[in-house]
Amino acid sequence: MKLYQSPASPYARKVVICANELGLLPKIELRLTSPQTEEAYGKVNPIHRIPALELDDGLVLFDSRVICEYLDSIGGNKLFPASGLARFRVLKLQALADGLCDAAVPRRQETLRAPERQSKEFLASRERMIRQICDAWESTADQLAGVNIGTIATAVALGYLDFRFPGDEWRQGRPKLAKWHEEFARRPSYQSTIPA
Ligand SMILES: N[C@@H](CCC(=O)N[C@@H](CS)C(=O)NCC(=O)O)C(=O)O
Repeated sequence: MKLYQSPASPYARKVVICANELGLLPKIELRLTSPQTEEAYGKVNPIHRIPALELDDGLVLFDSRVICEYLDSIGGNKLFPASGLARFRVLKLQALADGLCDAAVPRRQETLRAPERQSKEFLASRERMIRQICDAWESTADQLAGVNIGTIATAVALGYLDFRFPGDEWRQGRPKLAKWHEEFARRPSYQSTIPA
């Protein structure tokens, strides 16, 4: 299998951590990809986003949620509870974490524009979303338990804030979330994927 990815992408990092936790990493070739500049990548993934996973028979899967669920299905079903409320709790956690990335990645892109072209309103609204998502995690920190798609996605999203927005200081005033992340971040799958 080939995973089109970049170490800086939180969505790709989530997939790599899942693969590692499932013992599937040795079966996956990691292909460094710049989705915005590589025109040929559109033949792999027409929506030009990473990650995408190309299976050995040529089938290409995207986005990260689909890829993670596929990997879980071939790796022993350890990261997605099969049914019931347990399943929807972790799916909701993943949605919250992806929501943070969906706010933080465009925020980062906006900060790369010339200062006079940046939208203060856009940046402020993304910062507010990120703050409120972190507050939601802090107030339901007891749900951050175990290693599953929800906790992996949460740890990765917070890691993206550490990587791109250390000035946010998300740990300030969120002691439960900070403690949980400190413990989760000790996992080799997390440590080995910290973006440089
Ligand atoms: N919902 C998608 C989001 C993927 C995504 O937005 N990836 C970013 C990189 S972090 C990307 O490929 N951006 C390229 C672009 O927007 O042109 C997923 O979970 O895979």
